[in-house]
Amino acid sequence: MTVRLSEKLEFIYQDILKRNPGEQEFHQAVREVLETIGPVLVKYPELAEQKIIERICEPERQIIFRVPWMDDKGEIHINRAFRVQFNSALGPYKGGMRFHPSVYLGIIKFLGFEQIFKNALTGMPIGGGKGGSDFDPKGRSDAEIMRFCQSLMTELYRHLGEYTDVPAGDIGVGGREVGYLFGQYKRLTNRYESGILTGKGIHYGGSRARTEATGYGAVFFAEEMLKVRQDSLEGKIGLVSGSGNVAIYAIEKCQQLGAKVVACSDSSGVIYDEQGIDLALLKEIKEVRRERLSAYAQARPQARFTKEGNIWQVPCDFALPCATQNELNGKDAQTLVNNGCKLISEGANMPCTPEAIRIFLEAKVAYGPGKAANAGGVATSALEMQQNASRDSWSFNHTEQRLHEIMRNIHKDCYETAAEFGDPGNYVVGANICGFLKVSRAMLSMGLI
Ligand code: NDP
Ligand code: 2IT
Repeated sequence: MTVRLSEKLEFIYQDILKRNPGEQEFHQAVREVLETIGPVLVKYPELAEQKIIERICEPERQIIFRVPWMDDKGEIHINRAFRVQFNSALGPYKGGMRFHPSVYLGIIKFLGFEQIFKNALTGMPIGGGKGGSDFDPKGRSDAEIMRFCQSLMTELYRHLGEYTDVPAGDIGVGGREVGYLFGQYKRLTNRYESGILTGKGIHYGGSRARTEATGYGAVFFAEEMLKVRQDSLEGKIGLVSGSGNVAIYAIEKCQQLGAKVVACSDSSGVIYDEQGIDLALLKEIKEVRRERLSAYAQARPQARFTKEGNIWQVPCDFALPCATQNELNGKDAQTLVNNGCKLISEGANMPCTPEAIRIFLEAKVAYGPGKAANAGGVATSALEMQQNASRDSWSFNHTEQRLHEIMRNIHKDCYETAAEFGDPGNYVVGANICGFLKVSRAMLSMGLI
């Protein structure tokens, strides 16, 4: 069941479907925003007159290019890479690069579209963009990853710049890949421009707490949602899907705040550990050895690994989806609600299907949508840009405090905007309207751009 759009918004949506055929994830992300901004157009008719929605839904620039590279056996491979420079009303394009075999233009456009509003919500001067490739890093050696990154940057470098476009990591792109990308940019341009990439190592211009930021931020957002309900994470049982960068540091912050995370996952299956996830072991397996999650159960016999299991069937008080888009559907949402789950904070981008979101909102579950809840990563990227611009390097505590303050502000803005537009407690409405207004106002001020 979908929410009906006003005639004007339905017309815009139909046009977007026609102009962007086959891009299902992009359609989904656009529709979710259109379903919530009707009241804004009533209050500010100039936004419709100036065709702000139509403009926001069309990327400013889209780059698609070939990435040829050679594997360790001497065989040649051809991948396709993308950079979608979506909106620069608030600052240079900013957003991660994703390496995953499922990547195509529709996924990069959905991510880039979400990024516009997310970045606006951070209050930092960053526009929205996203990139990636259908390259599959699984099972590849360091040397293969390096050659792929060097080949990709050999085209991408001409489109980047501290004041133009600043990529970072996402699925399949972490510190190792950012290092190879940065090294190749420096070599091609003969310039040490720290501000062209974020997520760099702290020994060459990266920010402390950037690695932790997305996961920590999603938990800070959860904490704020619970505070409104006079509750906290202390003593609660949680699920965190995924076991990559976002998931690992979401688990870490949950543990620091006194919650017990009993399950996590990867694309091969689910780990259930009744005594709570052993984080040191998980980091060793995923960050150092780069192995599959089944290795966790081999090292810790009391834990159970279920091949291709469904993590959402584990009873819990709260759940943090931190893997990928559409990983939690309506049936999963109903199971979570029936099992007493009271809070969802999205570490991943668009992990819940529209049906799942509807079920959470109807059941009055505290539901924090990704563009608000996972904004801590890109916000800390903006803090990295700030440190680079001033040739400074902040302490971990200072950076984490800034992150915490930004997440509190995002929560407050979303909460207050939802109430102002007549839907108190609905963070989907709050995040979409608040982000949309910030971008729209900047665009209106700049004339027809
Ligand atoms: P990682 O590559 O570090 O980890 C991704 C995790 O999700 C892995 O456990 C992976 O399992 C699992 N996963 C990925 N794709 C699928 C799939 N199609 N099906 C099942 N499982 C899958 O990525 P991140 O932790 O950085 O990103 C996770 C999510 O968070 C993404 O949605 C990303 O867009 C979002 N995000 C990331 C930010 C960041 O700063 N990194 C910032 C904001 C949002 P496997 O290894 O088996 O593939
Ligand atoms: O989805 C996201 O916000 C990210 N992958 C982080 C982007 C960034 O520029 O730090």
